[in-house]
Amino acid sequence: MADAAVKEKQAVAPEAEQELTDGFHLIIDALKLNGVKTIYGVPGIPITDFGRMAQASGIRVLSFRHEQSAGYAASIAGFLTKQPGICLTVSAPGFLNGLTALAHATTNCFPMILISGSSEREIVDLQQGDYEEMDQLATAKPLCKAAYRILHAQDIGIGVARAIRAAVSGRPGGVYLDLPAKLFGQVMDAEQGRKSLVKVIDPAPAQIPAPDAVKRALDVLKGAQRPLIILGKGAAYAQADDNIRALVEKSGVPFLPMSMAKGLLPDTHPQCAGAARSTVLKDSDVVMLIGARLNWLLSHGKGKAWGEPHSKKFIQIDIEPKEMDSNVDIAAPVVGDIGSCVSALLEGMGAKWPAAPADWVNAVKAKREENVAKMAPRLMNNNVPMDYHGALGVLRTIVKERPDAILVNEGANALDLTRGIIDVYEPRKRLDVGTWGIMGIGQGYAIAAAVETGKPVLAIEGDSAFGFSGMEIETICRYQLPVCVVVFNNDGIYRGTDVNPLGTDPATTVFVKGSRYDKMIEAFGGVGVNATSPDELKRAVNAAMDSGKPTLINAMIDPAAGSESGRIGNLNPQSKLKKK
Ligand code: ADP
Ligand code: TZD
Ligand code: MG
Repeated sequence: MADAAVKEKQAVAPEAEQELTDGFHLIIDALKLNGVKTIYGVPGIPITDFGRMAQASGIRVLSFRHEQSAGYAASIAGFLTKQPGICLTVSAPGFLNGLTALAHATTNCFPMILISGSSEREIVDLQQGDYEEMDQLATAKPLCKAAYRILHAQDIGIGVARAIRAAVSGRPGGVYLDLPAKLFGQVMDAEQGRKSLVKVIDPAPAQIPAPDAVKRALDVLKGAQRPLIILGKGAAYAQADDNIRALVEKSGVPFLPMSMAKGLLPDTHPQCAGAARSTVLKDSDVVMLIGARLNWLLSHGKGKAWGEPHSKKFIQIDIEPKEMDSNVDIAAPVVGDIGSCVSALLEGMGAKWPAAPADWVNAVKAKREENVAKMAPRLMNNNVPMDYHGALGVLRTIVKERPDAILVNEGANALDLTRGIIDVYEPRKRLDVGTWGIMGIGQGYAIAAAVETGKPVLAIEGDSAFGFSGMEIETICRYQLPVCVVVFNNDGIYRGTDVNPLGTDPATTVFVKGSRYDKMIEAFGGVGVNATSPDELKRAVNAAMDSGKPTLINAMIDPAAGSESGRIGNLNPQSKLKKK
């Protein structure tokens, strides 16, 4: 009897001692192997335990109140770090909530991976009504750069590797990774599992521009009488800061930063043409675009803003060949990654590159100085109620004194005026609504900016913009992040003065008058301040930036101060018929 038992034990021993792993662990191991340090998400079936285990493994797992904010956080983490930002959501509704951010990441060329749990394929595909049933892969596909599903534990290594490579290589973008519930619990041999993991080598390979393309670009630039360089957020993303600065300075050409490229060179740099934007767009003859698309934000490169008739020559540096000739003809396309392109251009310029034409450079400088001088007195007003200029005048000084702080910005007037007034001094310090002009990025961006960089964050948001992700102030308080949110409270969207002619419901663009957003953060232990004058605002923001305590300042702005749609009122459709 005893002998038989011993024999049986020996027979099963090798199997009993076999070390096993499962889907949960393999996904975590695959992410860690590839340097993932932070996950932004919302827990629930089927990813609750996954989140716990990821946290226990040392990955920082930040739980949000809504997936959209978690997704925006992941997207901007991608922009700031050049590594895909990871967002983790539950199936169907959580997935859809995260999907807006994934589409946003793709549109803005930010690397991001939306990892979503999903329901049972067998039931989903037969549409038998599973818990949170949805064909998520098919839904995600048209809205992102790539979409993958992993069905077997042994494919986790390859699946994660594909997602990472797709997100960061070439033009960066959003990737969807579908993980059905069953995958997490699948068990396999641990050693085999370890071997199946993939560490992605060189995930975003350099793309070297063709020498001919570089020469052509330099020839066009050399022939210019009134050259202009436009820096876009692709240039900020590329982290080729020193070479970009060297190129701009060596050429002596005036430069115009797009909003998230502000600070690549300081806005106060002598060559900065930010305050002479309309002049340089209209009067330049050769324009070098570095990581900026000729989309609506640049009036598609043609028309009145560009000084019709169209006679400009464009040089365009971009990693995406299809971007060339998208709106107007590009005289000198330079396809490659910005780091490689800019260093090739610098090398091609050699030691004897001619200075940019002095009459043009001086004309731009004069225009810029004129505009800056015009603006100056408005920024010094101490009016109560505050207008945007009075409030931004003090915030501008605060940012000047704290150039390493990150500025997050959303709204309409609250966006456009902040962008124009607040100078930025260092690369990737201004994060905003981006290519879609999207509201709701505020708290998600602020959280990720603080987490990824460890720097203090100042978020300037319109009262409407703030509302889209306002609940995330609890997240800011929970993680004790050094974020100061300033809500520009003008009682509504654009202006707080609209009246419904019927006198029934409030007008469509107005909110509760005199709302006290500062009270909201107090509910979570944060600091709330109501500021009615520029002086009060200045004191409150300085205190917040000094203390690093989560703070929300309700900055009361004159409801009549703003204009319809901020700077882009012209995009509102008009009819020849009279408005009723
Ligand atoms: P902005 O809104 O600031 O004008 P866009 O988002 O329109 O900027 O343009 C960014 C461009 O930068 C995109 O066309 C994208 O393909 C490009 N890009 C992003 N990263 C790189 C990179 N590393 N190298 C080259 N081009 C890049
Ligand atoms: N929804 C989303 C997701 N994005 C949008 N851009 C809009 C709606 C439309 N919209 C704008 O373009 S700006 C804006 C909305 C609702 C809010 C403007 O009001 P605000 O700013 O209070 O944030 P100001 O200072 O009052 O102009
Ligand atoms: Mg408002």
